[in-house]
Amino acid sequence: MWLPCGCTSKYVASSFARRILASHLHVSGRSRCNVAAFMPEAAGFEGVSGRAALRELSVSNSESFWAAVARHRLSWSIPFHTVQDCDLSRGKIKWFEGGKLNVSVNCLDRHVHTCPERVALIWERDERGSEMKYTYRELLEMTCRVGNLLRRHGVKRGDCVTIYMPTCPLAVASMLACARIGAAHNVVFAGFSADALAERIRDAQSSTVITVNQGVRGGKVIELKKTVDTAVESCPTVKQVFVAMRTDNPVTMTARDIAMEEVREQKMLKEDVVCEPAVMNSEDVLFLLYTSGSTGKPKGLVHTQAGYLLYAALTHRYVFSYHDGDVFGCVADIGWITGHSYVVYGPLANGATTVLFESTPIYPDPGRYWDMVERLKINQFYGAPTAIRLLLKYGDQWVNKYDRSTLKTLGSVGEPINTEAWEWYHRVVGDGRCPVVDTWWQTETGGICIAPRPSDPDAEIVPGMAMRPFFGIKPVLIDTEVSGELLTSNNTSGALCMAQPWPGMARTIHNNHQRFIETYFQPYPGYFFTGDGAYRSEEGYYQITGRLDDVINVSGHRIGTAEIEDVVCPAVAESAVIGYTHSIKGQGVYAFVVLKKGIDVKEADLSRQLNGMVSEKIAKYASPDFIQFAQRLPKTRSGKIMRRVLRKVVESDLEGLGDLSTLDDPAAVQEIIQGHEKLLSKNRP
Ligand code: 6R9
Repeated sequence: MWLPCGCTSKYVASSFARRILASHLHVSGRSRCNVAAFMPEAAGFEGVSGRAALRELSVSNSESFWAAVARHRLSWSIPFHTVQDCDLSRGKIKWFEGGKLNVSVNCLDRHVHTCPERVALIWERDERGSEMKYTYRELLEMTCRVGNLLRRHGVKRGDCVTIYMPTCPLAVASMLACARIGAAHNVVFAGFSADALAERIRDAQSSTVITVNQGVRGGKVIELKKTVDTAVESCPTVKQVFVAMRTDNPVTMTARDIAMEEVREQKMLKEDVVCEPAVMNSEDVLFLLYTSGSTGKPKGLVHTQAGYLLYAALTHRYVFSYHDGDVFGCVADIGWITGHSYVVYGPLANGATTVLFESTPIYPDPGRYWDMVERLKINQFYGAPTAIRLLLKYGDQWVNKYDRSTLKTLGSVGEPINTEAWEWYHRVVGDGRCPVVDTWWQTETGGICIAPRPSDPDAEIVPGMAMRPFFGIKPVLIDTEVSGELLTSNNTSGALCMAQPWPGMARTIHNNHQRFIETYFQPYPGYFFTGDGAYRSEEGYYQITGRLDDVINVSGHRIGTAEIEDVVCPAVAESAVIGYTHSIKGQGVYAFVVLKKGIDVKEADLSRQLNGMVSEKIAKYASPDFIQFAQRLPKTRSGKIMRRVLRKVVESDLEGLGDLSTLDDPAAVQEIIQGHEKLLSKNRP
């Protein structure tokens, strides 16, 4: 059962849900029993005799599937009257209209009614061995206090609150408090710079920001409040900044700052612990989350209430085979979509105990994850390939030191996982006994779309492949070259698109629906275009081959090459940024830079300056690993930089330079090749 303690929530009131449950109790056929035992919400489907058939039905009869799941899994104040109203050709996506609910009630109150003392959060603080636990009752109280505080300071339904905090209980309570009072949240990853934060605050038109005095990560103190101070200088919309205390060090408070009354345990004792939840429509905005696209401007993807929550909860339950009572350890930061869906919303909707990881994989030593698995008795561990590749290099002893017998499923997300890392994860971390699920999805998809599980318990898992579409997901491959033709055979590659809407998908780009349509729905009319390429194997399994646009993926973090190029430096005439294969980070950043005429500056000094500027304007992770200075860049006769050629040079694939006939000046390529070799020889150990 998905409900804690096996109790039915009093909020599950629709007669349809009761009918489904009733039919579940009276089924007699063995196969139907199996499906019902596997997925109680599917018990009402006549004649579905196994997981493959259930998947088939979820796609061919997706309305019935999602209606049953939504009625069973979510608690509604008013049931929905229309399952979906979507038209992919126009970028119109609406689910569960007419329905009203509150996301924080679904994540907290209904579990407090049944199991108030169950642990909701385990905060694995940066300081090893100092973890703190919060029960569902405590998390509800904290959420209500923050909700009341926000309301008292004028935050209303429909407002957008920017949250710039490390992964900690108060950050989760702040997200849920927004949901409780009907405000949208806009969590900005606490590694982003003041400029990047300011851009996101301005675009979201937030008048309220929540932050902490200082963050602590890998033993280092990070001045988050100071970053907010700098950011809000260029944000005229900001009226108030709430400041919580993560460390004991006081910070300078300005007239717009409000101290969040709290004790060290982040409990905020002053506010009332009861906060009336707003009754929200299914399609009201739950949050914005900014992510990089192929232009210089990040896009604020919009997710709404019911569909998002349902999809996060269902994927959390079935992809990881989460069961009641498990401790779920997703080590993503709450600033990314993975943190939203699999640290906060999915696990809490399912009444799980979820881990908030505040540290780094190698602090204070490379055994940190596995020490945590032993200490917190983690059952599902969900992390990124970049960390796995890093830890693999430190050797097996850091893993073997700790008891990992509680682990049942291992997950991977954010970028392709190479076979060597996959096998090490499976053989060493999971002792060869835990399924490894390579999960493909995006900020745009809201939750996992392709993953090896759910499938039959003994179904094969191929290393490094996301493999199987989730319930209700219908991936297709489309030819990128020949007139956007649908590729129907197996053993083929193409642009990965989705042929059908699903409840978790983003609804729009904040303030820019036109860009939403142009980016996702116009490239292949009638389909949602993911921006990724994929290969479909002989067996019909999917393997992601990488981005088809100018977005690169550094340590699982998306960054648009144009965003880095847009960091203007007075000395630079033009630049081109390329992603290249990096043994730990997955992709590294390589920048070609052409200086303005007459600039006389040492290249090493300018490199340092440019790196500093990218860290300052965007974030440290976006800072180039290599900067190559050039006289000019290879261009077509119409003046377009030939990135394809630069990419080949960076990957040292000179054979693969391809057709150079459209080049304006072929000598430019030779110069670039020579400059690249010089840079490499300087950087060889
Ligand atoms: C969840 C998340 C999305 C992009 C996506 C793709 C890459 C994510 C992947 C993967 C290969 C996987 N990606 N998971 N590539 N295999 N299992 O990471 O969201 O930050 O929006 O990034 O990440 O390129 O398009 P987001």
